[in-house]
Amino acid sequence: MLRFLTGGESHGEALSAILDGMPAGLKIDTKAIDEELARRKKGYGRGERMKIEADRVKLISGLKKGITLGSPLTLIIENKDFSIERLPEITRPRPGHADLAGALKYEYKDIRNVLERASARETAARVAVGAICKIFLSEFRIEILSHVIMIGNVEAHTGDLSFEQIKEKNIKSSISCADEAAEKIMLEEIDKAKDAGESLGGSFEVILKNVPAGLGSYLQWDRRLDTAFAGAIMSIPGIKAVEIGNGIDVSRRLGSKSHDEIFFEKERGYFRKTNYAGGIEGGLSNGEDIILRGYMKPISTLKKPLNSVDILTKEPVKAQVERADVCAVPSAGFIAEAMSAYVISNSILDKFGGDSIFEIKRGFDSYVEAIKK
Ligand code: EPS
Repeated sequence: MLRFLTGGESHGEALSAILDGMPAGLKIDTKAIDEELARRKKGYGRGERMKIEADRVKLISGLKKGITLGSPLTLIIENKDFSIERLPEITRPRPGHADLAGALKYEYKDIRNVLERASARETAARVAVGAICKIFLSEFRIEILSHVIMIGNVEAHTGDLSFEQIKEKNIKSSISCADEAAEKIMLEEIDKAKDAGESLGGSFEVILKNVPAGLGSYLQWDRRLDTAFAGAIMSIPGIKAVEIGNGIDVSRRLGSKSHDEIFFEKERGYFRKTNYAGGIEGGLSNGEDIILRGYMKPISTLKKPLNSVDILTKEPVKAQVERADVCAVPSAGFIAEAMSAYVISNSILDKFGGDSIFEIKRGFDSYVEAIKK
């Protein structure tokens, strides 16, 4: 099984991650990891820090001649803004951030001790881990993409677009939105929020393509695939809700309008004409695209700050203003891709085991052939 932990503070020397359990024999191109890191920095509405950081990964263990050894992979991303020892103390907690509860929990007089680790900067390490998982998944033809479906209350309409069309349109979009008309309004809303000292949330969708039926399990609550996806997406800073398929919508409909009827063709095997379930039934992948949505609250650092209380004087004050993003929904989508890549990689290892990529592929390929019949 895969496991990973990250280390690092937002303005510390570096971010790091150890990814354990990646099988031997996988070719890792660090350029592909750097490309994913560059995508995470992207997005209209991101803050000044994104221009400072280069976000290049260094792999210092687990590889020889670019091929995995099956031993733990250690990843390092250096911070250019390595200023943690010089930064001023903070005593005015921001509503919505970990500031107050973190200071109480660890008995800190300086909130910087909290925000240095609670910062979403940590997600760069996760994206690097996810990029390695994506390389693993490419061996099984599994692809993942995310796209923005809402910024503030502006919704994108992409229901009739294919995976490939969304992918193509996303490349041209500065906020990973595949609906050009909606994107235009979203960009205006981000500008308006910025001018008003405000921030904006929204939602993104993650699509996983070519996932075979039968990953995950209904045998135990913690083996269900939806359990793992919901937790993984919810763990991204700022996410307050996760939806699988049309989960929210179907809860309002009749049963006959909520489930995906089953069909079979010799060439295709089993298939559905709808995908309300988002590719997961009974905690198992069902062979359709897996569709996940994450809902993100607006960034909690506001240029026009909310009311707070100074933790030293207990006097009413305005909350701390830090350098921050106005909107980070596209980045949250990329981070969710990484977390989803990790979840589905783990479910493949759970089902097929194996110590080398060759062994896992043999099991995977013969299973995929068998379930078509
Ligand atoms: C981030 C780096 C941070 C923030 C942002 C995300 O850098 P700095 O604090 O130096 O500007 O821009 O952090 C948050 C959204 C947050 O809530 O802390 C990054 O690399 O993604």
